[in-house]
Amino acid sequence: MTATFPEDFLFGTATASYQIEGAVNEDGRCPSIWDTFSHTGHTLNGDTGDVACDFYHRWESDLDLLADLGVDAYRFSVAMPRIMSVEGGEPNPAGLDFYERIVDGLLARGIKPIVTLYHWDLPQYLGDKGGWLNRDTAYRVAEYTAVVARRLGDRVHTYTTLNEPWCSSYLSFGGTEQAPGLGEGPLSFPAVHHLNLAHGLMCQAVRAEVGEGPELSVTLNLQFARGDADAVHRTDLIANRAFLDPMLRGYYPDELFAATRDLCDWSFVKDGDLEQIHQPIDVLGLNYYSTSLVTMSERPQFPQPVCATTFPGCGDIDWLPTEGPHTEMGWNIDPDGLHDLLVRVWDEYRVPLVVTENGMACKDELVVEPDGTKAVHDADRIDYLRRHFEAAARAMDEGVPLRGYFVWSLMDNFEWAFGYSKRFGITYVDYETQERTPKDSFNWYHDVIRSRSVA
Ligand code: GCO
Repeated sequence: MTATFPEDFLFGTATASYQIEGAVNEDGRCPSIWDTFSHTGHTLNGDTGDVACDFYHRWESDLDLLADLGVDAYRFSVAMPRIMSVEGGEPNPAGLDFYERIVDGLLARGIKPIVTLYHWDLPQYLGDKGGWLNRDTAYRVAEYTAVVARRLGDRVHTYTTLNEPWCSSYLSFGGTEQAPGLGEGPLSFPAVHHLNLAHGLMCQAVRAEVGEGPELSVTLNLQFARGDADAVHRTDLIANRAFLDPMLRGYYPDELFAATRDLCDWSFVKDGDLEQIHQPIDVLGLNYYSTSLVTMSERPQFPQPVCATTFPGCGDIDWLPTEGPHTEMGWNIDPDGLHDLLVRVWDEYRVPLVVTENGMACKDELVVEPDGTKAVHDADRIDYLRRHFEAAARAMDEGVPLRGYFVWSLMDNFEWAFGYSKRFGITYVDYETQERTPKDSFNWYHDVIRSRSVA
Protein backbone atom coordinates (compact mmCIF):
# COMPACT_ATOMS: atom_id res chain seq x y z
CA MET A 1 0.00 0.00 0.00
CA THR A 2 1.23 3.48 -0.81
CA ALA A 3 0.11 6.42 1.29
CA THR A 4 0.23 9.73 -0.54
CA PHE A 5 0.28 13.26 0.81
CA PRO A 6 -0.97 16.44 -0.86
CA GLU A 7 1.40 18.92 -2.49
CA ASP A 8 0.78 21.55 0.17
CA PHE A 9 1.37 19.12 3.03
CA LEU A 10 4.23 20.35 5.24
CA PHE A 11 6.96 17.78 5.70
CA GLY A 12 9.53 18.95 8.20
CA THR A 13 11.80 18.23 11.12
CA ALA A 14 11.78 19.70 14.61
CA THR A 15 14.32 20.79 17.21
CA ALA A 16 14.39 23.00 20.30
CA SER A 17 16.80 25.73 21.38
CA TYR A 18 18.29 24.25 24.56
CA GLN A 19 18.61 20.84 22.95
CA ILE A 20 20.78 21.98 20.05
CA GLU A 21 22.19 25.50 20.40
CA GLY A 22 24.92 25.37 23.05
CA ALA A 23 26.67 28.76 23.42
CA VAL A 24 24.92 29.28 26.71
CA ASN A 25 27.15 32.15 27.76
CA GLU A 26 27.39 33.95 24.47
CA ASP A 27 26.06 37.26 23.21
CA GLY A 28 24.31 38.13 26.43
CA ARG A 29 22.17 35.03 26.91
CA CYS A 30 21.08 34.69 30.54
CA PRO A 31 20.81 31.33 32.35
CA SER A 32 17.61 29.35 32.04
CA ILE A 33 15.97 26.90 34.42
CA TRP A 34 17.42 24.11 32.28
CA ASP A 35 20.98 25.38 32.73
CA THR A 36 20.41 25.28 36.47
CA PHE A 37 18.69 21.90 36.42
CA SER A 38 21.31 20.23 34.27
CA HIS A 39 24.16 21.73 36.29
CA THR A 40 22.78 20.50 39.60
CA GLY A 41 22.82 16.78 39.04
CA HIS A 42 19.40 16.13 37.54
CA THR A 43 20.53 14.66 34.23
CA LEU A 44 22.08 11.38 33.26
CA ASN A 45 25.90 11.55 33.47
CA GLY A 46 25.61 15.21 34.45
CA ASP A 47 25.09 16.13 30.81
CA THR A 48 24.19 19.75 30.07
CA GLY A 49 23.21 21.83 27.04
CA ASP A 50 26.38 23.95 27.32
CA VAL A 51 27.62 22.83 23.92
CA ALA A 52 24.88 20.50 22.65
CA CYS A 53 25.07 20.40 18.82
CA ASP A 54 26.73 23.81 18.69
CA PHE A 55 23.93 24.93 16.39
CA TYR A 56 24.53 28.51 17.51
CA HIS A 57 27.74 28.48 15.47
CA ARG A 58 26.88 25.83 12.90
CA TRP A 59 23.43 27.02 11.92
CA GLU A 60 24.34 27.77 8.31
CA SER A 61 25.57 24.29 7.51
CA ASP A 62 22.67 22.83 9.49
CA LEU A 63 20.23 24.82 7.39
CA ASP A 64 22.04 23.47 4.32
CA LEU A 65 21.41 20.01 5.70
CA LEU A 66 17.71 20.84 5.89
CA ALA A 67 17.82 22.01 2.30
CA ASP A 68 19.50 18.73 1.27
CA LEU A 69 16.75 16.86 3.04
CA GLY A 70 14.24 18.84 1.03
CA VAL A 71 11.86 19.76 3.86
CA ASP A 72 8.99 22.14 3.31
CA ALA A 73 9.24 23.56 6.83
CA TYR A 74 11.47 23.56 9.90
CA ARG A 75 10.18 23.77 13.47
CA PHE A 76 12.63 25.32 15.93
CA SER A 77 12.31 27.28 19.14
CA VAL A 78 13.40 30.74 20.19
CA ALA A 79 15.21 30.90 23.53
CA MET A 80 13.71 33.55 25.75
CA PRO A 81 17.04 33.85 27.66
CA ARG A 82 18.68 35.14 24.48
CA ILE A 83 15.98 37.77 23.99
CA MET A 84 14.91 38.93 27.46
CA SER A 85 18.37 38.40 28.83
CA VAL A 86 18.21 41.09 31.53
CA GLU A 87 15.29 41.07 33.91
CA GLY A 88 13.19 44.14 33.24
CA GLY A 89 15.71 45.36 30.66
CA GLU A 90 15.52 46.02 26.94
CA PRO A 91 15.41 43.06 24.54
CA ASN A 92 18.86 41.82 23.58
CA PRO A 93 19.61 42.80 19.96
CA ALA A 94 22.12 39.95 19.51
CA GLY A 95 19.45 37.40 20.37
CA LEU A 96 16.94 38.89 17.97
CA ASP A 97 19.60 39.07 15.26
CA PHE A 98 20.38 35.38 15.68
CA TYR A 99 16.81 34.23 15.14
CA GLU A 100 16.30 36.68 12.32
CA ARG A 101 19.28 35.09 10.56
CA ILE A 102 17.70 31.66 11.04
CA VAL A 103 14.38 32.80 9.63
CA ASP A 104 15.96 34.56 6.66
CA GLY A 105 18.30 31.62 6.14
CA LEU A 106 15.35 29.26 5.98
CA LEU A 107 13.41 31.49 3.60
CA ALA A 108 16.46 31.80 1.35
CA ARG A 109 16.47 28.00 1.13
CA GLY A 110 12.73 27.84 0.40
CA ILE A 111 11.87 26.46 3.85
CA LYS A 112 8.96 27.74 5.92
CA PRO A 113 9.90 28.76 9.49
CA ILE A 114 7.71 27.30 12.24
CA VAL A 115 8.62 29.07 15.48
CA THR A 116 7.98 27.63 18.92
CA LEU A 117 8.07 30.52 21.35
CA TYR A 118 8.45 28.50 24.54
CA HIS A 119 10.16 25.11 24.60
CA TRP A 120 10.98 25.01 28.33
CA ASP A 121 14.02 27.28 28.66
CA LEU A 122 12.49 29.85 31.00
CA PRO A 123 14.96 32.52 32.20
CA GLN A 124 16.25 31.56 35.63
CA TYR A 125 15.30 35.00 37.00
CA LEU A 126 11.66 34.05 36.38
CA GLY A 127 12.31 30.60 37.81
CA ASP A 128 13.61 32.30 40.97
CA LYS A 129 10.21 33.90 41.40
CA GLY A 130 8.37 30.61 41.16
CA GLY A 131 8.38 30.11 37.41
CA TRP A 132 5.01 28.78 36.29
CA LEU A 133 3.67 28.87 39.85
CA ASN A 134 3.78 32.63 39.53
CA ARG A 135 0.99 34.20 37.51
CA ASP A 136 3.30 37.01 36.50
CA THR A 137 5.37 34.58 34.39
CA ALA A 138 2.50 34.37 31.89
CA TYR A 139 2.64 38.15 31.39
CA ARG A 140 6.44 38.24 31.07
CA VAL A 141 6.35 35.46 28.47
CA ALA A 142 3.63 37.31 26.56
CA GLU A 143 5.78 40.47 26.52
CA TYR A 144 8.68 38.48 25.15
CA THR A 145 6.35 37.01 22.53
CA ALA A 146 5.42 40.48 21.34
CA VAL A 147 9.11 41.37 21.00
CA VAL A 148 9.83 38.29 18.90
CA ALA A 149 6.74 38.66 16.72
CA ARG A 150 7.48 42.34 16.12
CA ARG A 151 10.94 41.46 14.85
CA LEU A 152 10.23 38.29 12.85
CA GLY A 153 6.79 39.40 11.68
CA ASP A 154 5.07 37.64 8.85
CA ARG A 155 8.25 35.93 7.65
CA VAL A 156 7.26 33.19 10.09
CA HIS A 157 4.74 30.69 8.72
CA THR A 158 3.43 29.52 12.10
CA TYR A 159 3.92 30.85 15.62
CA THR A 160 3.50 28.12 18.24
CA THR A 161 2.96 29.44 21.73
CA LEU A 162 3.97 26.56 24.02
CA ASN A 163 5.53 23.16 23.56
CA GLU A 164 4.01 20.44 25.74
CA PRO A 165 2.66 22.38 28.72
CA TRP A 166 1.93 18.93 30.23
CA CYS A 167 5.68 18.60 30.75
CA SER A 168 6.15 22.16 32.03
CA SER A 169 3.49 21.54 34.66
CA TYR A 170 3.08 17.90 35.68
CA LEU A 171 6.62 16.69 35.02
CA SER A 172 8.18 19.89 36.34
CA PHE A 173 6.14 20.67 39.44
CA GLY A 174 4.32 17.41 40.11
CA GLY A 175 7.26 15.23 39.17
CA THR A 176 10.99 15.66 39.34
CA GLU A 177 12.08 14.76 35.84
CA GLN A 178 12.02 18.23 34.34
CA ALA A 179 13.12 21.66 35.51
CA PRO A 180 12.62 22.77 38.19
CA GLY A 181 11.67 19.24 39.34
CA LEU A 182 9.78 20.19 42.47
CA GLY A 183 7.99 16.89 43.00
CA GLU A 184 4.97 18.52 44.67
CA GLY A 185 1.99 16.90 42.94
CA PRO A 186 -0.77 19.44 43.52
CA LEU A 187 1.47 22.34 42.49
CA SER A 188 1.02 21.07 38.96
CA PHE A 189 -2.39 22.72 38.79
CA PRO A 190 -1.42 26.37 39.21
CA ALA A 191 1.33 25.69 36.67
CA VAL A 192 -1.25 24.20 34.28
CA HIS A 193 -3.40 27.28 34.62
CA HIS A 194 -0.62 29.83 34.26
CA LEU A 195 0.63 28.03 31.15
CA ASN A 196 -2.88 28.12 29.71
CA LEU A 197 -3.05 31.81 30.53
CA ALA A 198 0.32 32.39 28.88
CA HIS A 199 -0.92 30.62 25.75
CA GLY A 200 -3.90 32.96 25.49
CA LEU A 201 -1.85 36.09 26.13
CA MET A 202 0.80 34.95 23.66
CA CYS A 203 -1.83 34.37 20.96
CA GLN A 204 -3.08 37.90 21.47
CA ALA A 205 0.45 39.30 21.42
CA VAL A 206 1.24 37.60 18.12
CA ARG A 207 -1.99 38.77 16.51
CA ALA A 208 -1.47 42.33 17.71
CA GLU A 209 2.03 42.39 16.20
CA VAL A 210 1.63 40.52 12.93
CA GLY A 211 -2.05 40.60 12.04
CA GLU A 212 -3.78 37.67 10.41
CA GLY A 213 -0.98 36.48 8.12
CA PRO A 214 0.98 33.87 10.07
CA GLU A 215 -0.75 30.88 11.59
CA LEU A 216 -1.14 30.51 15.32
CA SER A 217 -0.72 27.23 17.07
CA VAL A 218 0.13 25.42 20.29
CA THR A 219 1.78 22.03 20.63
CA LEU A 220 0.37 19.52 23.10
CA ASN A 221 1.62 16.04 23.93
CA LEU A 222 -1.76 14.50 24.57
CA GLN A 223 -1.58 11.30 26.55
CA PHE A 224 -3.26 8.54 24.62
CA ALA A 225 -4.21 5.92 27.17
CA ARG A 226 -5.75 2.53 26.60
CA GLY A 227 -7.20 0.32 29.30
CA ASP A 228 -10.32 0.37 31.43
CA ALA A 229 -12.78 3.10 30.62
CA ASP A 230 -12.75 4.94 33.96
CA ALA A 231 -8.98 5.12 34.10
CA VAL A 232 -8.77 6.24 30.47
CA HIS A 233 -11.39 8.90 31.11
CA ARG A 234 -9.58 10.26 34.16
CA THR A 235 -6.19 10.28 32.46
CA ASP A 236 -7.71 12.17 29.56
CA LEU A 237 -9.31 14.68 31.92
CA ILE A 238 -6.16 15.50 33.87
CA ALA A 239 -3.59 15.24 31.10
CA ASN A 240 -5.48 16.43 28.04
CA ARG A 241 -8.71 18.23 28.73
CA ALA A 242 -7.01 20.44 31.34
CA PHE A 243 -5.39 22.12 28.30
CA LEU A 244 -7.71 21.40 25.37
CA ASP A 245 -10.91 22.59 26.99
CA PRO A 246 -9.77 26.01 28.20
CA MET A 247 -7.77 26.70 25.04
CA LEU A 248 -10.33 25.50 22.51
CA ARG A 249 -13.64 25.74 24.35
CA GLY A 250 -13.10 28.40 26.96
CA TYR A 251 -13.74 26.41 30.12
CA TYR A 252 -12.26 23.92 32.55
CA PRO A 253 -14.46 20.83 32.81
CA ASP A 254 -16.39 20.71 36.11
CA GLU A 255 -15.20 17.15 36.38
CA LEU A 256 -11.63 18.39 36.61
CA PHE A 257 -12.47 20.47 39.66
CA ALA A 258 -14.32 17.52 41.18
CA ALA A 259 -11.52 15.04 40.53
CA THR A 260 -8.91 17.31 42.10
CA ARG A 261 -11.07 18.70 44.94
CA ASP A 262 -8.84 17.28 47.67
CA LEU A 263 -5.69 18.59 46.06
CA CYS A 264 -6.36 22.21 45.21
CA ASP A 265 -9.17 24.76 45.11
CA TRP A 266 -8.32 26.34 41.72
CA SER A 267 -8.61 29.81 43.29
CA PHE A 268 -5.72 30.83 41.04
CA VAL A 269 -8.24 30.97 38.17
CA LYS A 270 -9.25 34.64 38.17
CA ASP A 271 -12.30 36.29 36.64
CA GLY A 272 -11.78 36.80 32.93
CA ASP A 273 -8.90 34.32 32.62
CA LEU A 274 -10.85 31.86 30.51
CA GLU A 275 -11.75 34.57 27.99
CA GLN A 276 -8.05 35.40 27.75
CA ILE A 277 -7.11 31.75 27.27
CA HIS A 278 -9.77 30.93 24.70
CA GLN A 279 -8.22 32.43 21.53
CA PRO A 280 -8.75 31.28 17.98
CA ILE A 281 -5.87 29.18 16.66
CA ASP A 282 -5.30 27.97 13.11
CA VAL A 283 -3.79 24.58 13.78
CA LEU A 284 -3.21 22.39 16.80
CA GLY A 285 0.17 20.69 17.03
CA LEU A 286 0.36 17.19 18.48
CA ASN A 287 3.55 15.46 19.58
CA TYR A 288 3.05 11.73 19.45
CA TYR A 289 5.42 8.90 20.38
CA SER A 290 3.57 6.11 22.18
CA THR A 291 0.56 5.13 24.26
CA SER A 292 0.01 4.07 27.84
CA LEU A 293 -2.05 1.39 29.51
CA VAL A 294 -4.03 2.37 32.60
CA THR A 295 -6.35 0.79 35.12
CA MET A 296 -8.10 1.92 38.29
CA SER A 297 -6.41 0.65 41.43
CA GLU A 298 -7.44 0.50 45.07
CA ARG A 299 -4.66 2.79 46.15
CA PRO A 300 -5.47 6.13 47.72
CA GLN A 301 -5.01 9.49 46.02
CA PHE A 302 -1.85 11.57 45.96
CA PRO A 303 0.68 11.62 47.62
CA GLN A 304 0.98 7.94 46.80
CA PRO A 305 3.65 7.66 44.13
CA VAL A 306 2.22 6.85 40.72
CA CYS A 307 4.27 5.13 38.03
CA ALA A 308 7.43 7.01 37.21
CA THR A 309 5.83 10.42 37.38
CA THR A 310 3.81 12.10 40.01
CA PHE A 311 0.45 12.68 38.47
CA PRO A 312 -1.94 14.39 40.85
CA GLY A 313 -5.59 13.59 40.43
CA CYS A 314 -4.62 10.18 39.08
CA GLY A 315 -3.42 8.75 42.36
CA ASP A 316 -5.87 5.90 42.06
CA ILE A 317 -4.74 4.91 38.59
CA ASP A 318 -2.08 2.33 37.83
CA TRP A 319 0.13 2.55 34.77
CA LEU A 320 0.66 -0.98 33.51
CA PRO A 321 3.57 -2.22 31.43
CA THR A 322 2.76 -1.86 27.73
CA GLU A 323 3.21 -4.52 25.11
CA GLY A 324 6.42 -4.29 23.10
CA PRO A 325 8.33 -3.67 21.05
CA HIS A 326 9.69 -0.62 22.85
CA THR A 327 12.08 2.09 21.72
CA GLU A 328 15.32 3.01 23.48
CA MET A 329 13.23 5.32 25.67
CA GLY A 330 11.22 2.30 26.82
CA TRP A 331 8.18 3.68 25.00
CA ASN A 332 5.90 1.22 23.21
CA ILE A 333 5.45 1.41 19.46
CA ASP A 334 1.78 1.90 18.66
CA PRO A 335 1.10 3.60 15.30
CA ASP A 336 -2.64 2.93 15.62
CA GLY A 337 -2.58 5.22 18.63
CA LEU A 338 -1.58 8.09 16.35
CA HIS A 339 -4.44 7.35 13.98
CA ASP A 340 -6.93 7.07 16.84
CA LEU A 341 -5.68 10.24 18.50
CA LEU A 342 -5.91 12.31 15.30
CA VAL A 343 -9.43 11.06 14.61
CA ARG A 344 -10.56 11.68 18.17
CA VAL A 345 -9.14 15.20 18.48
CA TRP A 346 -10.57 16.23 15.12
CA ASP A 347 -13.98 14.73 15.98
CA GLU A 348 -14.15 16.53 19.29
CA TYR A 349 -12.38 19.82 18.69
CA ARG A 350 -12.70 20.47 14.95
CA VAL A 351 -9.38 22.19 14.54
CA PRO A 352 -6.89 21.37 11.75
CA LEU A 353 -3.97 19.33 13.07
CA VAL A 354 -0.23 19.02 12.58
CA VAL A 355 2.00 16.29 13.94
CA THR A 356 4.68 18.57 15.38
CA GLU A 357 6.84 15.69 16.65
CA ASN A 358 7.15 11.99 16.03
CA GLY A 359 10.27 9.90 16.02
CA MET A 360 12.24 7.21 17.72
CA ALA A 361 15.30 6.85 19.92
CA CYS A 362 17.38 3.92 18.66
CA LYS A 363 20.65 2.24 19.47
CA ASP A 364 22.39 3.90 16.55
CA GLU A 365 25.81 2.76 15.49
CA LEU A 366 28.09 4.82 13.33
CA VAL A 367 29.86 2.56 10.84
CA VAL A 368 32.63 3.20 8.39
CA GLU A 369 31.85 1.70 5.00
CA PRO A 370 34.50 -0.02 2.82
CA ASP A 371 34.78 3.17 0.74
CA GLY A 372 35.56 5.18 3.86
CA THR A 373 32.25 7.00 4.15
CA LYS A 374 30.35 6.96 7.41
CA ALA A 375 26.80 5.70 7.78
CA VAL A 376 24.13 4.74 10.31
CA HIS A 377 21.84 1.93 9.21
CA ASP A 378 18.77 2.71 11.30
CA ALA A 379 16.24 0.36 9.72
CA ASP A 380 14.18 0.29 12.93
CA ARG A 381 13.71 4.07 12.82
CA ILE A 382 12.64 3.92 9.18
CA ASP A 383 10.14 1.22 10.04
CA TYR A 384 8.80 3.27 12.96
CA LEU A 385 8.41 6.38 10.83
CA ARG A 386 6.89 4.52 7.91
CA ARG A 387 4.22 2.97 10.09
CA HIS A 388 3.38 6.27 11.76
CA PHE A 389 3.17 8.09 8.43
CA GLU A 390 0.80 5.39 7.21
CA ALA A 391 -1.33 5.77 10.32
CA ALA A 392 -1.51 9.52 9.74
CA ALA A 393 -2.43 9.00 6.08
CA ARG A 394 -5.22 6.66 7.14
CA ALA A 395 -6.63 9.36 9.42
CA MET A 396 -6.45 11.83 6.53
CA ASP A 397 -8.33 9.39 4.29
CA GLU A 398 -11.04 9.37 6.94
CA GLY A 399 -11.35 13.13 6.75
CA VAL A 400 -8.93 14.45 9.37
CA PRO A 401 -7.41 17.72 8.13
CA LEU A 402 -3.77 16.98 8.91
CA ARG A 403 -1.59 19.78 7.55
CA GLY A 404 1.93 18.60 8.24
CA TYR A 405 4.31 16.20 9.89
CA PHE A 406 7.55 17.02 11.68
CA VAL A 407 10.05 14.31 12.44
CA TRP A 408 11.77 14.57 15.80
CA SER A 409 14.52 15.28 15.23
CA LEU A 410 16.72 16.78 12.52
CA MET A 411 19.75 15.60 14.49
CA ASP A 412 20.70 13.81 17.69
CA ASN A 413 20.60 16.26 20.58
CA PHE A 414 20.35 16.87 24.32
CA GLU A 415 17.43 14.69 25.40
CA TRP A 416 16.66 16.56 28.63
CA ALA A 417 17.11 14.39 31.74
CA PHE A 418 18.54 11.64 29.54
CA GLY A 419 21.33 13.89 28.33
CA TYR A 420 23.10 12.67 25.20
CA SER A 421 22.32 9.01 25.85
CA LYS A 422 19.25 8.93 23.63
CA ARG A 423 19.57 9.53 19.92
CA PHE A 424 16.40 10.69 18.15
CA GLY A 425 18.04 12.27 15.10
CA ILE A 426 17.80 11.33 11.46
CA THR A 427 21.29 12.85 11.40
CA TYR A 428 23.98 11.37 13.64
CA VAL A 429 25.97 13.85 15.71
CA ASP A 430 29.47 12.98 16.89
CA TYR A 431 29.58 15.11 20.04
CA GLU A 432 33.40 15.07 20.11
CA THR A 433 33.87 16.55 16.67
CA GLN A 434 30.37 17.89 15.96
CA GLU A 435 30.49 16.02 12.68
CA ARG A 436 27.03 15.34 11.22
CA THR A 437 26.31 12.08 9.38
CA PRO A 438 22.90 11.65 7.74
CA LYS A 439 21.47 8.29 8.78
CA ASP A 440 19.62 5.95 6.41
CA SER A 441 16.38 7.41 7.78
CA PHE A 442 17.49 10.83 6.48
CA ASN A 443 17.78 9.44 2.96
CA TRP A 444 14.52 7.57 3.34
CA TYR A 445 12.76 10.74 4.50
CA HIS A 446 14.29 12.67 1.62
CA ASP A 447 12.60 10.25 -0.79
CA VAL A 448 9.31 10.45 1.07
CA ILE A 449 9.31 14.22 0.78
CA ARG A 450 10.28 14.20 -2.87
CA SER A 451 7.65 11.64 -3.85
CA ARG A 452 5.12 12.88 -1.29
CA SER A 453 4.37 9.28 -0.53
CA VAL A 454 5.28 6.42 1.78
CA ALA A 455 5.44 3.01 0.18
C1 GCO B 1 9.40 16.43 24.26
C2 GCO B 1 10.00 17.55 23.54
C3 GCO B 1 11.23 17.14 22.80
C4 GCO B 1 11.82 15.81 23.13
C5 GCO B 1 11.20 14.70 22.32
C6 GCO B 1 11.75 13.33 22.65
O1 GCO B 1 8.45 15.84 23.76
O2 GCO B 1 9.87 16.08 25.33
O3 GCO B 1 9.17 18.30 22.77
O4 GCO B 1 12.04 18.20 23.19
O5 GCO B 1 13.17 15.80 22.92
O6 GCO B 1 9.84 14.66 22.55
O7 GCO B 1 11.50 13.00 23.98
